[in-house]
Amino acid sequence: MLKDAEKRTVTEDGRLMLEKAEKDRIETVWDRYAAQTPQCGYCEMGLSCRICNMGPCRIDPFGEGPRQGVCGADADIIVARNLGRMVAAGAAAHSDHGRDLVEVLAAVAEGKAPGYGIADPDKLKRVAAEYGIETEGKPPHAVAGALADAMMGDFGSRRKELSMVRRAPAKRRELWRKTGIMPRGIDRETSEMMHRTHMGVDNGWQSLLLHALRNALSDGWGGSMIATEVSDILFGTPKPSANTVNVGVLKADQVNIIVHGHNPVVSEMLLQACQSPDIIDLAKAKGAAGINLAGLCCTGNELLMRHGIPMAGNHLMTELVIATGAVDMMLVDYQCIMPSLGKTASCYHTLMISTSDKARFPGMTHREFHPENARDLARDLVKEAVENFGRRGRVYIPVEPVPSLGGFSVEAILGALGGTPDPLLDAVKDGRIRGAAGVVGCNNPKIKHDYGHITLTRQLIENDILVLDTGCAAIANAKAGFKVAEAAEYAGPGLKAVCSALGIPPVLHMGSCVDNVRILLLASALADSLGCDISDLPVAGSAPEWYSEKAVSIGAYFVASGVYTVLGPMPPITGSMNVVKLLTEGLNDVVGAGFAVEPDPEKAGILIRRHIESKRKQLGLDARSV
Ligand code: XCC
Ligand code: SF4
Repeated sequence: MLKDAEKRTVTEDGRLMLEKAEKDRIETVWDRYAAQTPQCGYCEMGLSCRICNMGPCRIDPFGEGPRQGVCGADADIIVARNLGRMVAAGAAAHSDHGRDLVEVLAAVAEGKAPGYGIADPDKLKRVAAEYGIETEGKPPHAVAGALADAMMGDFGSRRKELSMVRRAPAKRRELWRKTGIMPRGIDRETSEMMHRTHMGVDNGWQSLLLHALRNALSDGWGGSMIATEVSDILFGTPKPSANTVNVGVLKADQVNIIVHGHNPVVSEMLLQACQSPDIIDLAKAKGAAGINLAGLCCTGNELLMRHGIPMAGNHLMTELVIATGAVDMMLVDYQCIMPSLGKTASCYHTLMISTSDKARFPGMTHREFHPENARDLARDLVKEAVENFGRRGRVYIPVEPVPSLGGFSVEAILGALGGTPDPLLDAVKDGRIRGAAGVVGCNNPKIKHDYGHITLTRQLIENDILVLDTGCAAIANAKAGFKVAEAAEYAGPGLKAVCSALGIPPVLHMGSCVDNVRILLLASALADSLGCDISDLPVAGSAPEWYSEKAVSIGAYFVASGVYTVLGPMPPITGSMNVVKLLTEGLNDVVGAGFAVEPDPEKAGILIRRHIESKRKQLGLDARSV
């Protein structure tokens, strides 16, 4: 069995916990993946369609069978429609999360959200000014109300262009207008994608894919950007702070509470409750040394970025964390929460709580959070977790946590550089830093857990490429020890010198999935300083282990923003060589960037380095051969 665990993950805590799960007869995501293989070949190629009830249909890629669905759709149309709907779902997920935050902002403005407040009034003013809101002499709550209202306007279709696209370089915006992919309304683009992909609407695979870019841009420069900015306003703009990562952050002698999901609205209230002296006293009275709040996935990243809260693991670790037997309560909001978790928890004493009106799970108790009740409900739940501490069986926490540094918002990075991106640009220009790459996205049992992230990141920093990471990739890299100042040792000589001078790690944790917009904004700041477009910069993006529809939307908005992006797992598009060619080659002529797919992270690293060196050459900077 040891052999199996080693095939499934490169992490030590993952391997040990897989062995424990095996002993406890806990079924994991890897077991279920194995039970699904071989997966459907038509679906893998994107060639099955069940958009209407004349179907389901499938296209035979090899000749003998049907070449068209019942309606007459061919492989190109079916593949493009399916991909378009993936983008729509991903953009919808991020953007609906953004809307939930705007609703909290509005509730704060109305004084109807006890416990919540404005943690960054300066940022509130700055963002409000971008929306054309008068801030002088107005109390923060009035500004917050006006901003929430203006942001709600971005979701509909009252506008020709989303408000925050103004943050993109002028050349990029001009290109979006010229190619007809300027996002107009956040919900509008998703809704239009669903319309276009209904039977008998848009049957041009090119026009479908172009709209997919516009839909993705409505996420990156709309829904996700609103989610990040409003989270900063409500809960604070991240600053560098120390934290710890891996299963070892759980404490045998403390009440362990885990938050999992994406939206900081619930987890921030949990944090407040966990810090209440009266509840800590209660925990002590019950024989615990204290209350330990830790995160999983992106809601964990949100807390880690702003408060240095420890991180127990990423997507593929979520079942294994429960198998420690040390989790007294897990609270989930939404996205990336496997419906298996309730069943896993039923083998231990762990209380499982779902909190969002739009996300239910088998085997969980539903306790719904709203801005009005969140503070009180969080306190009640933490007390219940404390009560549950005494019901624990044996716990197994087999590793020591790894130290890490998080909190690199754009504001914090520019702050570390003395207020302007110039020192970073100088290092790029003189070649100490070759360029920068985003390593983002999920885990996927199709790729050995964390192998893609860690292998790619190591190669990039060894070759003097600064890595910016988010999401589950960021957790993998933190666990690998890449996020302490001493990790500069892993970097090439140029990057090492820069990191040592600034006291920063070579891999900067920029946050959760919605925080990928921080990478867009940093790229825009660099492009503006150089007077060029994002597509001219020596930068790249990658998602070495992606699984989620949200990752498809992120990849598409990176590319549409001019960032060459390398995907690990192959998306379901190989049934149409036209679609494959457009995404990997043709888009270069449209948006100045394209996709590549390379499951082997060593090879993906070479692709990224080649791309960065070629961009350097085009900018007239020294270029190495790769
Ligand atoms: Fe989900 Fe955001 Fe993917 Fe991790 S990385 S598996 S989307 S938690 Ni964003
Ligand atoms: Fe079949 Fe066309 Fe209906 Fe798709 S839309 S299920 S290809 S008939």
